Amino acid sequence: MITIYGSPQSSAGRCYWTLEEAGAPWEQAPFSMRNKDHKSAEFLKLNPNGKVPCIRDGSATLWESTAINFYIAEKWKQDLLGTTALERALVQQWSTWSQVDLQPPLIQVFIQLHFIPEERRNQEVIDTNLEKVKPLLVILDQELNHKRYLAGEEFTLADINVASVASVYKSLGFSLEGLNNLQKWLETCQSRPAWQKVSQLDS
Ligand SMILES: N[C@@H](CCC(=O)N[C@@H](CS)C(=O)NCC(=O)O)C(=O)O
Repeated sequence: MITIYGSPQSSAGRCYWTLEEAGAPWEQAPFSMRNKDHKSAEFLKLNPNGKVPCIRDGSATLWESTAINFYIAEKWKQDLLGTTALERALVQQWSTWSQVDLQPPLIQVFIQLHFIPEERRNQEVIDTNLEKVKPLLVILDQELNHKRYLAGEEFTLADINVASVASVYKSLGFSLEGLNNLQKWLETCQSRPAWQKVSQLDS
């Protein structure tokens, strides 16, 4: 049984999604970031970074959402890792890209629009980071022009790790107009029962 720390609406969301895709048994730890549980001495023993997600599996503890996803897939549904050497490398490639390239500028926009009161918002930060995100979305769109999923013909962790970030752009109300391949792929990912279930979970 996996115990997961963090709300499905946070970076932990992609781990809930993978747990559901993999059919792994899981429970959500009682945990409130509003109450600063992520900075408690007890939690810092599990993840010294003071961030979610974090999981426990028996005596093992793991943090960093994409590493957690690799662990879940390895243990419960290896097909999510890709089935050939190239697919497995593509899963790594897109997962790394989602965290290193796509997520940082998008999070800056998310923070401005979600956490900063309108009167203190920095439009320059929003605009600068949106300009960084847009060409990355074009890269995704072009990639999906010639394949159904990011690692090939089958759904893998590459799709989970990238879609969980790309969906933030859409959820902020920005349009994917003109990026038809990306739009179709995101809709396909979001229509999966596992995504649907996680999107209905309480925080
Ligand atoms: N690279 C980490 C990022 C985790 C992360 O930044 N989590 C946020 C919530 S979405 C957090 O816990 N923030 C609390 C803090 O930074 O103090 C991962 O993907 O697991």
